[in-house]
Amino acid sequence: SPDSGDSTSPELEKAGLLNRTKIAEGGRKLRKNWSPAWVVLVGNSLVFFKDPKTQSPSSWRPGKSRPESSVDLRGAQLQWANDLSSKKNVFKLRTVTGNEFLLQSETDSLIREWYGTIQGVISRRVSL
Ligand code: I3P
Repeated sequence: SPDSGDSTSPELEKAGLLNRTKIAEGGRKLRKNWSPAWVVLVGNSLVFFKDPKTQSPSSWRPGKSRPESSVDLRGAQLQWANDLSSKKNVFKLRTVTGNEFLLQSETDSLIREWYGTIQGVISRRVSL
């Protein structure tokens, strides 16, 4: 891509629509509130955008659209978590600060791709 090699902006690795809920903040349990979110994996961050109608992966640019929140993947843990939901295809992401998120898709192949890509980033960062 034309942007590869531009050290001023980290490479966008993956972006798409997933269902998301935060289930813990700083180790403290939260009530589930599932909602669709655009999820963008860039550098070592997973960035969430709120409104799937007004946000899209191609609209993601620094300063152009405002993320709802961002997760630092360094030291994070990923695990399948179908026991934590009545939904299928659920995995849990836990950050070093004790924030926990469930991510879900109805599409098996899509959720497997996300799991693999995020796990790859976590492993890569840990080894640095
Ligand atoms: C929750 C809501 C969630 C559900 C959760 C319920 O009820 O139905 O979708 O999680 O189940 O408690 P409410 O809207 O009243 O808060 P899943 O869809 O992931 O099953 P849980 O309490 O068993 O986690």
